[in-house]
Amino acid sequence: MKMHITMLALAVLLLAAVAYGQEKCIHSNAMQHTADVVILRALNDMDQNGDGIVTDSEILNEFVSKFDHDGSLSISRAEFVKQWHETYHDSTDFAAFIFTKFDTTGDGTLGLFDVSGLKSKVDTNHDGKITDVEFTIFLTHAYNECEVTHHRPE
Ligand SMILES: [Ca+2]
Ligand SMILES: [Ca+2]
Ligand SMILES: [Ca+2]
Repeated sequence: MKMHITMLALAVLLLAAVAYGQEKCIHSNAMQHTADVVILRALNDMDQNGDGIVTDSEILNEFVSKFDHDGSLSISRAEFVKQWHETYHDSTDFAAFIFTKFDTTGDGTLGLFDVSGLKSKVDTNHDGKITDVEFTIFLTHAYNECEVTHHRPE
């Protein structure tokens, strides 16, 4: 009996390590928006002409028009985090996690050079196009990597 409990505890610990071991992050949203709501809004913002395809220029346009406040054509982590938080109300910690998903060159800024890397990550059927579905799956995976916390309004 005692043996069983020990093994169960060990299994739980192992599962927790697999689930949260690598890039631990916590998703919380100031407006209590669920991931689905935020992802749909982000997708609508990204697919600007609403044709179901997210093109390179739509990605770049979204980055530059929404996030690049100082007009340098590159977006710093701080610019991105602040704007993502203001637009979608996700916590700043979570916005920073999303930034690392978009910053495919890993240089701490978002810009033209991140688009091709981002595209190859999101275009899962490798047909050269990012569909709304592919983009939704990409973001859903990112949100699913994070633990969800619900801050209840006081
Ligand atoms: Ca489009
Ligand atoms: Ca980059
Ligand atoms: Ca595709």
